[in-house]
Order: sequence, then C-alpha cells, then structure tokens
Amino acid sequence: MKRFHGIIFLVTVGMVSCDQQTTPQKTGEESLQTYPDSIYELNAIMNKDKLSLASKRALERNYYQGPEWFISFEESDLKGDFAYEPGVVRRDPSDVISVNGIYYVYYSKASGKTYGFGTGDPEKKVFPWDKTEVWYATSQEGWTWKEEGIAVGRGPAGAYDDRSVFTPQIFTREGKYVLVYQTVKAPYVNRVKNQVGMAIADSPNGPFVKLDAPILSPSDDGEWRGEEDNRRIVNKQGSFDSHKVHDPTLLYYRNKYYLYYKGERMGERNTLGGREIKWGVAIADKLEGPYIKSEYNPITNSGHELCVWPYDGGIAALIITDGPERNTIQWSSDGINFEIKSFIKYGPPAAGLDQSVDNEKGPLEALKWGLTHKYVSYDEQYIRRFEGRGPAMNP
Ligand code: AAL
Repeated sequence: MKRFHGIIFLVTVGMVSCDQQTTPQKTGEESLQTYPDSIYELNAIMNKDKLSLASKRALERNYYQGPEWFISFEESDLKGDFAYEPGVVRRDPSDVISVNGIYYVYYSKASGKTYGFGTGDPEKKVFPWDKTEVWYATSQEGWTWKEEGIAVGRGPAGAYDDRSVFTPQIFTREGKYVLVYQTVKAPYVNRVKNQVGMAIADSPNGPFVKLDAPILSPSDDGEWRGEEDNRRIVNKQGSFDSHKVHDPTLLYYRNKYYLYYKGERMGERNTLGGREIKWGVAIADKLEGPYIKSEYNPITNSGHELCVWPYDGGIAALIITDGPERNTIQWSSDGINFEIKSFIKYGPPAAGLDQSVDNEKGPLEALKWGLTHKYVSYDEQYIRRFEGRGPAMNP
C-alpha cells in the first residue's frame, strides 16, 4: 500500500506542476527534493527525507498559502416580513439586486404542514418546498423587509410547473429581470424528475412572463429498477444529474449565458463525503437558450445550494454541506475548472449575494453580506441575513 501511495504522489507532483495558478516555484518534477527550502519551512517540515502523507499533501496542495480566501460568517434575524412567522416557509432566497436604491429579493414561500411521502394522499405536501411559489420582497437597507407579492406562480394543471415553483435566482441584463427556478409537475413522488423554468420581466416588480418550456432537464441516462417509488434503487445510475437539476444560477460570462446548477443522481449513494451531490453548468448563446450541458460536467465533486460570483476574470464558488470538498471556497479562471482556495468552518445555506457589491475589491467582497435561511422545523423556515468576517474583507 505504501508503494502505491508513492507512485500516485510522483504522478500528482508532475500534474500539479503544470498549474501555474497555485504551484509554487519547483525546480523539477520528478522528486520531492525539488521544493525550495522556503516551502518546507512554511509548511513546518523540518526533515525533507521523512515526509508523512499529511506533509506530502501539504506540499502538493500548497497548504501554506495565506488567508486571502478564508472567511467566517455571522447570521442575524431580520425585521419586518422576514421575521420568523409561525406556520410559514420562506426559504432559498435569490441574490439581492439593487434597483433605484431599493433592494429586491425573490424566494420560495409556502404554508401548511409537510407530511412526507407515502401518505396515500397525493395532495399532501411532501417537502417544505412542495406547493411553493416564488414571492418577492423589498428593503431600503437590507434589514427590514416588506413582502410585495407573488413573482411566479404555479402553472395550470398538466403544465410542467403545476405542482411547485421554487428556489429562484435573479439575473439582470440589458433592462431585463430574469428569474430561473426549479419546477415540479404533479404528482410529487420520490422518483419525480424536476426541471428548471425561466420567466422574464421589464421591471423587478414583474410581471414575469414564463417561457413556454423548461430550459433545463435531468440527463436521461439512468434507469430505475422496478416500480417501487424508491429513488435509491436503480439498474443504472447515469450522469450526476440524472434525477434532479436544482438551484439554477445564471451568470453572463465570456459573452455567453452560464447556467450553473446542482445535480442529484438516480440511485444516489452515500460516499466518504456524505451525499453524492455535484454541480454542473449549461451554456447558451441566447438568454432563452438552448442551454447545452458542458462536456466537463460535473464541474465540482461537492456542494449543495449554488453560490457563485464573478471575480478576477473567473468564477468563484462557495461549496458547502455535501461531498468531500464541502466547506471550501473555490475559484476557476474559466468558469469550469475549479480549484480549492480555502477551507472554511461553515457557510450559510442557500446563500443569496448582493449583486450590487463591487466584487473586484477582493476575492471575498461578494460575501460581505447576503441572505440565507434557517429551519425552525420541517414546517417552518425563515430568511435571515449573513455577514462575512474574514481577513480579506474591507472593514
Ligand atoms: C434546497 C435546494 C433545492 C432543493 C431543496 C429546495 O437546499 O438544494 O431547493 O430542491 O433544498
């Protein structure tokens, strides 16, 4: 087993040395002895000839780097309509946009008890995000919020979004206000495959006009086994997004529309990182699509709700909750190839960022503040505020 590790290690050193972004100056590729003395010193490695696996990883992955991407978070309750309200679900806030000095946010809202699957009554709510609609709220200063009404409702019976519309993200460009969100068609069973919808308005207050068809669907390359409504039982798992396409987030990047999303897989397994959750991206030339899934998908091996922002010509990502690389902040120079920039203790779930912040002030400026949600119970969730506290933040 030791020898096996040694071989892997030499190969990895060779690969890492191609990456100019993170690799310290190495003078050769074939041996560990080629790191400059300063790198051993920074890693507190006093004996280059006796390297533990942990020390080898520290050298390979540049663990001595500074805290520019390291951050912690504080969360607080909000006022007005975002204060906790018994019996109501408000969750999965979008990013915040600022229009004429007023903040806007979009989110999933529902009320009523969540029963789970298998009640025998297809009308009963199965998840907190079942039978939700997209609502929106405004605020002058980001602390006291006023609920304004519905932005996107459920479709008529038989439509692809007749059961639930939820987990919205807002995108603005060229005077258009665009919501992308998850949709579910009834009946909401364990094996249901959701889709992503889009609705467009000329004002942040709407009216938001839905496209006729969803813009993204799960990959169609898995195969359930048997008829039981059990999402874990498959003949074939298929792609990382063969079951669900969640948390859509749209960015305009390199003259194209990049639709980032979370995938869930048919027959989902648990791995050493917990749930088998990964992200992908689908790219379009035009806002309405078609959105073509990247051949490089999946582009993360971890994560849960999407949280991405442009920085320094690339795209940064807050990756939390699931997978071996959860609780990391990552960055890619091309929107596809993400590398770990920091390991954090915790990140706010379903984070929505303030899109009016000047991201270029620093790597984590986009995380200065935003909205998140908190579970009180399966029947009650409410929206809160988070603030980033890190060495890279401006005071
Ligand atoms: C969230 C998101 C999606 C899921 C559910 C509601 O954390 O990942 O939105 O469908 O949970």
